[in-house]
Amino acid sequence: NPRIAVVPGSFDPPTLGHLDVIRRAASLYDELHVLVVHNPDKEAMLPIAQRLALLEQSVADADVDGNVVVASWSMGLLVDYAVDVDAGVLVKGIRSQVDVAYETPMAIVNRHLAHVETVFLLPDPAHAMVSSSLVRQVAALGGDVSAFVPPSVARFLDAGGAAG
Ligand code: COD
Repeated sequence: NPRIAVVPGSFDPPTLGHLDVIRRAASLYDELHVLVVHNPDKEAMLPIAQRLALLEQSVADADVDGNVVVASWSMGLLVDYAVDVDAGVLVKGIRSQVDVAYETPMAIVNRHLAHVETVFLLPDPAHAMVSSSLVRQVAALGGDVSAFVPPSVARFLDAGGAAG
């Protein structure tokens, strides 16, 4: 049986930290679904369709698209998607104790709901401090985000994409 995993996230916008986790997760599984999910705890900058387009472009540019599928999900539980595509694993990136505290209860609930395990990957130190919320702040104040995001995302934000 192929080993299938899902990397879920808000990806608002996709960052080099996300790409790093996607690249390493893609090397661990036969098939990887990168899934844009609405996070009700966060106020969004970009519509889901825009995040999906930027993610598709970033994954293609990073040459990790061989076994990677990009999709979005707004039809209910994250684990419903995982079960739909036969994925037994969710992969999350862990930058700090804050991420551990946020992810642990969700991982336990998801295992309870659907017997789906959560695997945590530690970040590349080069990108460990990067977050979408930091990128949103810098972009909103007119700063240069090119060190934190894939080139296609930098071009989009530079062109004022988030505002329009
Ligand atoms: N280095 C490594 N990993 C990183 C980095 C970095 N620099 N930046 C982000 N990451 C990781 C994050 O830790 C996360 O694992 C992933 O990349 C995505 O990050 P974000 O910020 O885009 O996404 P989040 O944290 O807003 O996504 C949250 C989800 C929507 C995935 C989450 O809320 C979720 O799993 N929801 C499930 C909904 C559900 O079914 N609930 C009921 C049962 S729990």
